[in-house]
Amino acid sequence: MIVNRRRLVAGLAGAAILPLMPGKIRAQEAPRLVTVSKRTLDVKGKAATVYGLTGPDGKPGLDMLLGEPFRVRLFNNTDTETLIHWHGLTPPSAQDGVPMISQDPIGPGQSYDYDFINTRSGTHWMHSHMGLQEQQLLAAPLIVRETREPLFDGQEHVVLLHDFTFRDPVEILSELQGGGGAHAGHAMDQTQMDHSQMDHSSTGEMPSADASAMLNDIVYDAYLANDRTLDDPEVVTVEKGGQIRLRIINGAAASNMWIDLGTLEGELIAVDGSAIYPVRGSMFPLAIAQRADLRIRIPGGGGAFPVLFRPEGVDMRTGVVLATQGAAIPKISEAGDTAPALDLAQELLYRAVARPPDEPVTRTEMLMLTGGGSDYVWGLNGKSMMHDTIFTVRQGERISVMMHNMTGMAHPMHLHGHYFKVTAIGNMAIDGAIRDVVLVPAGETVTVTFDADNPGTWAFHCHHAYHMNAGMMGTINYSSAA
Ligand SMILES: [Cu+2]
Repeated sequence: MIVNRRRLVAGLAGAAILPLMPGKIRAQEAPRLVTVSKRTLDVKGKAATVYGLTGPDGKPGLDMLLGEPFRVRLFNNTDTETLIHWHGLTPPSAQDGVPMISQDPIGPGQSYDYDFINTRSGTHWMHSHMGLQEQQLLAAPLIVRETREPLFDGQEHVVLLHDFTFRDPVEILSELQGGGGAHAGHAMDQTQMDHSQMDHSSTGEMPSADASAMLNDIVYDAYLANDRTLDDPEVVTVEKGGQIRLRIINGAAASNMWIDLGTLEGELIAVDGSAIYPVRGSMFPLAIAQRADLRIRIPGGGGAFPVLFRPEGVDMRTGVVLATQGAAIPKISEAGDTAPALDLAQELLYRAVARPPDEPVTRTEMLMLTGGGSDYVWGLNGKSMMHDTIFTVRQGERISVMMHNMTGMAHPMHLHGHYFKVTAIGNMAIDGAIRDVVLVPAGETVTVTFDADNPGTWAFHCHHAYHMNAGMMGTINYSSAA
């Protein structure tokens, strides 16, 4: 059957959901091997031992089709326990990859088989949910496409962002907790000066008071886009007058970022894998763990166009370069202007394309984001045990969660196993994006609404790795779950 491509785009513009595939097709699929390993990465001329997470083709992550069974054999080829969460997918609870909540960690040399039907398309990712392994780059893209070919006439490219430190993240967390949250960045600056010649750390200055709410209390050695810095950025060859869809994943452990298109203009067409009505611009916020699908038209005259990723509150950046054939690649400095804090000005503009069934909210839950004192202990409703039940739902309910950030820092909040719709920012009700991570800035209130349609026990947490590991995590339980 020949389907007009543009009509197909219109038909699939929402977060595409397919009916379950027949069992016959599932049986034919061999499991895909996803391997956790250790590797050496060169960062600014210095070797770092980090994790790798590769698919059957040896490339990072997985590239799948909507409706394909998610039959994956996860193999731990390291000497430490690990567990990988499929961020953006809505698997059965027992296959969600969160230790203590969904399943046991996978030991060294062991593997675990996953098997569920993948019903959500989009730009997703996979990452360790064990301790602070994510800070050591244990993350990779997980792309679920509607069709084998791009849905519009143009190329696609995936960019995974990281914040990078040569230090042991466990040490960083204990320093944050021992040294007092507000001073830890400064303390680390000193340590870094002692142990390396990283020039960015030479000022040793703390952010000004009005910047205290930004997520920059950890001093990083570099920021990476597909594992590379601006010393040697990835160059993506594009067509003059052509289009490219960038699927950008903020895989940073603790850094909110801005996407800065410079002289280019782009259209944001999906957030966290779900389509929104296009929003034009050249600067887009991307909180920790969020994803952005950007459609960019390359000028007919061609050239080289840096796409920069700028962590808030920091004067360092990373990026990739879109360049037409033969264009001279400019030298781009890693240092730049200090990026402002992310806010929700653009979130207010997002409108989901998909329409959830028009049903009333059955219950509203209040969720206080708490903690962050000098002990650097964080919490939800004052609880910091990480696996405490926040509230219980029954299957079929539509729940609104009103998140009040009582702390002095922003928190990118993530609910597992479900998508939610952003339904209010402060007192303003909106018909917002459907996504799985939303930023709740310091002192602000954000309301999200989700349908309780996936029974089990689900993590609900701040995606800042240090906040999460210091207590800002809990669970949502189904009262009807077996
Ligand atoms: Cu947080």
